[in-house]
Amino acid sequence: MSYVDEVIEEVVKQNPSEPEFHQAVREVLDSIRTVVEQNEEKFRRDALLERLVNPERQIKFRVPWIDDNGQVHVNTGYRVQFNSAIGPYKGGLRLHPSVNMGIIKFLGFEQVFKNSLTGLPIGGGKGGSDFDPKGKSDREVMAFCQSFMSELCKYIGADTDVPAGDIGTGAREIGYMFGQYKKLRGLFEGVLTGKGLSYGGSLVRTEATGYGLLYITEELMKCHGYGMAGKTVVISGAGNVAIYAAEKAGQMGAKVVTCSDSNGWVYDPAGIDVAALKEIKEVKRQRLTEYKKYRPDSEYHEGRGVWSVKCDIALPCATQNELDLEDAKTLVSNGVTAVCEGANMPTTLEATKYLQDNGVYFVPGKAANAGGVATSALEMSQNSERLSWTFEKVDSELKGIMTRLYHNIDDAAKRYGCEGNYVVGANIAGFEKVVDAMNAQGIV
Ligand code: NDP
Ligand code: 2IT
Repeated sequence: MSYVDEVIEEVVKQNPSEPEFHQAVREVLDSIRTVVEQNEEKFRRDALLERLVNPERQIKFRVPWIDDNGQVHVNTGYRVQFNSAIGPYKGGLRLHPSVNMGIIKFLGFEQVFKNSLTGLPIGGGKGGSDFDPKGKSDREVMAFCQSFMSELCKYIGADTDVPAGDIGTGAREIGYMFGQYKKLRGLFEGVLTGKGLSYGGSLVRTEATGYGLLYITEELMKCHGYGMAGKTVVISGAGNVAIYAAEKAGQMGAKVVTCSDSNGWVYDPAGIDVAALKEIKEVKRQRLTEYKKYRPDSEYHEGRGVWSVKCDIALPCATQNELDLEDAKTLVSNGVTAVCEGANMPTTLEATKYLQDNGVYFVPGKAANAGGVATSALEMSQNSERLSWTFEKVDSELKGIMTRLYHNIDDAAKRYGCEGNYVVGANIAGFEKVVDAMNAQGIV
């Protein structure tokens, strides 16, 4: 059996009940087979792949908090510090009832390669909790965040591990967590990113993942002879990534006709009204059923269905495995040109293969959504130098990073004879830098 297959088998055996983690490992290791085969003897002797797939540290803790009725609840908190070869651990905190160790490990593993691809000095980590902020009062969210940070603060710091937002963790949650960290540690430092602008946050961080997704999509389309103007775009999700992807797509002259949340989806043939979406989701924290009040000619449908809408570009921006083989078939039969992942691993392995086999340009999340964490790294730089950059400066850095990232993964795919396969390109390019740093630092 090949070294890659042995390690995949071992991962499945040693991490039972963690299918998302298996999926992420399988995708990466499958993609880097050629590189591993060329160095098989050395990699085996150094147990390089075993070290790559085993997190440096996994932390799991109790998070007790009191609701508005005086009832105590206990959630589970997680932080997986996956790989620090190229910098301090960096990655978001997911607050969603579906969170478990396997989910956090898949996200942390992806983050290692994504962060490497940004070209910035950040290692990979991820954390979160099975707490659900939906429907909770601000005081309840604060109580949870303070309890969560009371434990997490022992393991993080501006030069060791710098968490940020992800599903369910936005500006409000980061604010409460930062306040508690500062109180307990007595340090005003860049320990979290995605902070508010009044206390060390960076301009463009809120927009960065969605904007970055569109910058790389634009570059991909340009390199294949297409412009963005006039293109029909289908987006899933209605959170941070989806909203700013829709905003930037609109600015580029494309028309975004859908968005979704976990209850249903909106089809707005005239183009999604981003201001209305922001009002519903960012200000009022409501469900998408409200959208029709702002746009009477739009349609609301229960359940899932955005991938059934005919489009040129599809941008999954909600959650893992939300685009399956059947969806991929529908997209292809509707003539989709490109699928770029705003979310982490939203496309199943079978759907990815189907899209690629049918000539769809497919950019995986670890490349396409790297603009968020890249801008987090720019926030860390600003915190270190105690300065704030202008919107234009951060935005132009972000655009440069995403454009270079596209060419980096495109070149890596070509170098290994897989032109146009951006999954292979992203995994190899991300892997090369991490491995180089791991080799230089010895067996640690
Ligand atoms: P938000 O919490 O702001 O929004 C998430 C959106 O996805 C909501 O509309 C939510 O609907 C929907 N969603 C979440 N879970 C499910 C589910 N199980 N089924 C259906 N819909 C779901 O999160 P973000 O926009 O920040 O994150 C979206 C994706 O992007 C995630 O995969 C995240 O890991 C990834 N990402 C985020 C980055 C960031 O900077 N924020 C950076 C890079 C990647 P509902 O409100 O009903 O739950
Ligand atoms: O998945 C991701 O890259 C994020 N949620 C952002 C992480 C970060 O540190 O900004």
